[in-house]
Amino acid sequence: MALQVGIIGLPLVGKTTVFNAVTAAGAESAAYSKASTKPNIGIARIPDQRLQTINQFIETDRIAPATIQVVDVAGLVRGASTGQGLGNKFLAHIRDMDAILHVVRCFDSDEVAHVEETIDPVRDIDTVETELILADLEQVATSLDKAERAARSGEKDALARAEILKKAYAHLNDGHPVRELSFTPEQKKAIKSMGMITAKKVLFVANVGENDPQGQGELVQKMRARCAAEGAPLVTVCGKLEAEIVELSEADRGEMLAAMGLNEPALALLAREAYKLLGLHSFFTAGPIEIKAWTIPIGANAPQAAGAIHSDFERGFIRAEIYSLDDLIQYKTEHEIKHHGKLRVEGKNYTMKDGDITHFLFNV
Ligand SMILES: Nc1nc2c(ncn2[C@@H]2O[C@H](COP(=O)(O)OP(=O)(O)OP(=O)(O)O)[C@@H](O)[C@H]2O)c(=O)[nH]1
Ligand SMILES: [Mg+2]
Repeated sequence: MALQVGIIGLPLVGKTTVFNAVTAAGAESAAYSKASTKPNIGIARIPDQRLQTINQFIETDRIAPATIQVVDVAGLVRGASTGQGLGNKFLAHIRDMDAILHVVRCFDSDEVAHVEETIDPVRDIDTVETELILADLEQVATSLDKAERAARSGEKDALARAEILKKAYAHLNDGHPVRELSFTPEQKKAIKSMGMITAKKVLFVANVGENDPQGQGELVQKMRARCAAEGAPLVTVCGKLEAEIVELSEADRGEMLAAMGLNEPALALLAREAYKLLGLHSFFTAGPIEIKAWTIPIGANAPQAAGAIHSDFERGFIRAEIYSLDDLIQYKTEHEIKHHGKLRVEGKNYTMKDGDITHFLFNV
């Protein structure tokens, strides 16, 4: 289950800078040709302080945080939906993504050109959204046509498909993204395979200047209001500083962050927000070889969680032994947790909670 988040935005807004920092890919993979339509793929680790807390009580050789895949796609320009710039190839890449990071330029710099001459994040969001809406509109029109024809010739699922597409079409035609609409769980499943870009969840990234790392400036405030109006999350990142921070040693990093008035790299928050956006949370396994965060969809049951480790674990699932981080902090060892009756034994129907520390018993 490699979940992919695609980075989009206008040219030169800092997409690759954010990508490099979030994937800590470093300088060598930053050499990315703008003419290339092949996206850059990297792994972002989801920082989770709970892993270090577990490690205070359980010694281990290795700590493994959860990860997601991040894809850096080339910049989108006005007219992309009609084939301008990298046009359709660009759009094809984002149709495959599970969610979108929309990077928006809020930093001012004489050294970096802006396609529109001035810095205006709200205008830029609207430019990109318009292209995506137009692209979806065209695709949905074609799919709707097909679905209606298939429905007339009696294909069973076609009517349900046409119903979704009709609703999406009307909304797109009014200039709105499909993600604003509500659908039944059944319809949501169908939508996943329809590849509508504006149906995907979006995390907005305000790429702010070095002089305003916390994004207090007027432009960022306007962007915040724009995103809040549609209930979309926004993270403030200074791409340039973050790219420098990932290069530093642990000690220097703390100093630099403190100087900027930040507790942690903004990218830590960005990664966590992306994880949340995808509807994911983590459970842990903890032992002498490894303390590891495993990714599961919110709502997954114990056998499904076991399946995240190995499909055999899901098939042969017997039960799970689970304790919480709070119990570990209070009782300090698994032995004491058990002694105090806090080691829970959970069966097939147990819904996993975020942060459960788990042993699975299975038989293959
Ligand atoms: N001053 C300043 N410059 C930045 C910041 N973020 C990115 N830049 C600079 O802006 C330029 C473009 O950044 P990229 O990350 O390559 O932008 P991009 O969106 O990937 O560009 P394309 O892939 O060409 O569309 C580079 O010279 C960066 O160093 C920032 O926060 N502040
Ligand atoms: Mg780039």
